[in-house]
Amino acid sequence: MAQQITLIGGGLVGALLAQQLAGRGFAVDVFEKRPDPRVAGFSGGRSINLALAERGLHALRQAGLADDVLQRAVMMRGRMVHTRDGRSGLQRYGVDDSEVIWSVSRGALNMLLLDAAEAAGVRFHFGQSLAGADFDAHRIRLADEQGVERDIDAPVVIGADGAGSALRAAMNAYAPLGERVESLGHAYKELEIPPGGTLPAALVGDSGGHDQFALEPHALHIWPRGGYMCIALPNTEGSFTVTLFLPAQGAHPSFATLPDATAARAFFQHDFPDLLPLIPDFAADYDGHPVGTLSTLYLQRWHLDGRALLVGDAAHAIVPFHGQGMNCGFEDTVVLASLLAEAPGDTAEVFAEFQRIRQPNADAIAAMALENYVEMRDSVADPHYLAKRELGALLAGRAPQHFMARYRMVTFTHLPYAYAYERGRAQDLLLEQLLRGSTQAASVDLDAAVAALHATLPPLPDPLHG
Ligand code: FAD
Ligand code: E1W
Repeated sequence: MAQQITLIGGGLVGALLAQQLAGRGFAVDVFEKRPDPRVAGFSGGRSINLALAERGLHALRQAGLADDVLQRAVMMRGRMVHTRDGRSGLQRYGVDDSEVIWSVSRGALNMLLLDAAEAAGVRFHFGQSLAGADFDAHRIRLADEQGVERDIDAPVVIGADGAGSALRAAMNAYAPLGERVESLGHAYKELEIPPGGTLPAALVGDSGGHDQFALEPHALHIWPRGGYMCIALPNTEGSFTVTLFLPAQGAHPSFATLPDATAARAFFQHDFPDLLPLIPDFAADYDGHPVGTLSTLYLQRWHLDGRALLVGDAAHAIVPFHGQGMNCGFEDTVVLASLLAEAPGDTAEVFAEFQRIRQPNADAIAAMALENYVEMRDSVADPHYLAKRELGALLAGRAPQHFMARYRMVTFTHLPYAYAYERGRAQDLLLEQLLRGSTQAASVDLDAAVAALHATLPPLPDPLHG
């Protein structure tokens, strides 16, 4: 008889993991708190999107779903940086369209994954939320949407129930997981740019005189402003989802000093004057959408011997500034499904091995995501940083076997995150030594720099097979 696995959460990671486990012969039941989005419509019809990069795409390829997903995705060739003086420029992510990232709708992706998992034999139970667990009895407690509770047998439970995981709470109550949640102190709010090339004159106002166009669709847009920023990702229908990132509390500007749309409009008028006219429902969006908090979750243990395991955000929620949370969770599913397929009867050993492999990588992307916020917000300024980036690009051109920007390792390779983090640190150190505080990349002797690079750093592993 097929081994039974109970999954909590049918979000992005839960649905993909379920599909992969069912494909490997496990009997999989998924309990999902929310109603079936394919019936009920996804989260109030708001379009929220995410950046899919090589790691997530690789997992989808192995699940046989990459083509279907890419058909519903918008290619983003680079970041378009919008400075305070109203200028913008595209910084390509790669040399050609083989190094691009993809904007996907969270709702559409979730529904596609649910269909795929169901087709693979997974049984979904919607409107069923985990309310507790009795690990000694191998049973879990579920609550339906009316709050009616029932207990079921669940010898092996996997929690893919997100950053606020109920399974994690139950495991932690049974035997502490060494949980630490570090709040970033910054929060976010989503706003919407509707489709439409040219805006009605009424929205442009009569002062400017020239036409304003909606944004370049094949880019990730960033409005860096030092301590805060906005970003926008394209949707297939020609709309964009804008996310404002700001301190949660404290001196202006923060969500505390911008409690409503009236205050926020004045702030946007001052700090994002080119963006504001693109958001016609600014007041309704700002007042109607919640403020989301941002934290990093660290656990000492991801599993309770062979009885329960956490994956995705439930195990390692991170801040979103590298666009890797889902990508990392998708990588989790590939590792876990293959370990489980190799030793289906030994979940204690598999779960321990899964944590051994994935936790150093989760820690590394958590750190890099935090660092990327500072880099994004300030990405206009600092001449020393720009010189380092320029010298890095020169070295990557001259010695591609020995130098690769950390962003590229994270976004466009399968090299372990922990490797990218370490290698990035070593490369950065070398750049610092070569520049010695100079802001002039051109002043560095490139032949000597390449020689130093070869002498200090081993060649990179094959980026797509490492
Ligand atoms: P979730 O997507 O949170 O899914 C958890 C599921 O469990 C949900 O369906 C939920 O309803 C269900 N659930 C919760 N509690 C229970 C319960 N008690 N019982 C049953 N079911 C339950 N990542 C990227 O890779 N690229 C990006 O560009 C990106 N941008 C982001 C932008 C923002 C603002 C944020 C906040 C995150 C972003 N992320 C991004 C991260 C990404 O959203 C997460 O990493 C990803 O959603 C994690 O998937 P998950 O399945 O682990 O959790
Ligand atoms: C990506 C929410 C989010 C998602 C992202 C990224 C960023 C900034 C944010 C990082 C990036 C794709 N990034 N983009 N350009 N430089 N760094 O690559 O997903 Cl805020």
